[in-house]
Amino acid sequence: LQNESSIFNIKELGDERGALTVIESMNNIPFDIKRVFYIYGTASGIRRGFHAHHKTRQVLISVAGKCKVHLDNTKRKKEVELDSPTKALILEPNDWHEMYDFSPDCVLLVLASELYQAEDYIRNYDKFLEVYSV
Ligand code: T46
Repeated sequence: LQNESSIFNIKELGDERGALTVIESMNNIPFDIKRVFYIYGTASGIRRGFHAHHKTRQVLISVAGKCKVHLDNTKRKKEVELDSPTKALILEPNDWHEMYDFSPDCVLLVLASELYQAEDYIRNYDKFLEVYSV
């Protein structure tokens, strides 16, 4: 049984100096973080992603600016907006995802459960349906 991608909030530790938000493997992130990358400087009108994964679980946080994510797990489609550094999306491998409507200042932080492996990607939508629509 696959887990369901979902939004969760990360606690903000703020004081008069400003805000601080903490990410900890296996504590508020449900896996060991093996890789971190961030997407920024995205040109206007760009849509990226267009894939699902076999194994990699990820958490997406827009630490600055905002963007939207289209999710499709073959049984339901939904759109989520990432518009706060305390709002996180757990992106399960079985969700075909597309990221779009990036604000010019958007920095999308991605935490991944696996090292980069091109073979973990399913970049063909028909193949994705074959793998996940059971
Ligand atoms: C995802 C979404 C949210 C690497 O060499 N190593 C890496 O760890 C990553 C993430 C990418 N790359 C290379 C592969 C491509 O030649 O960087 C290039 C751009 O990656 P990609 O076209 O896959 O980028 P997105 O924005 O479509 O997808 C990325 C992640 O790849 C993916 O895991 O779920 O962000």
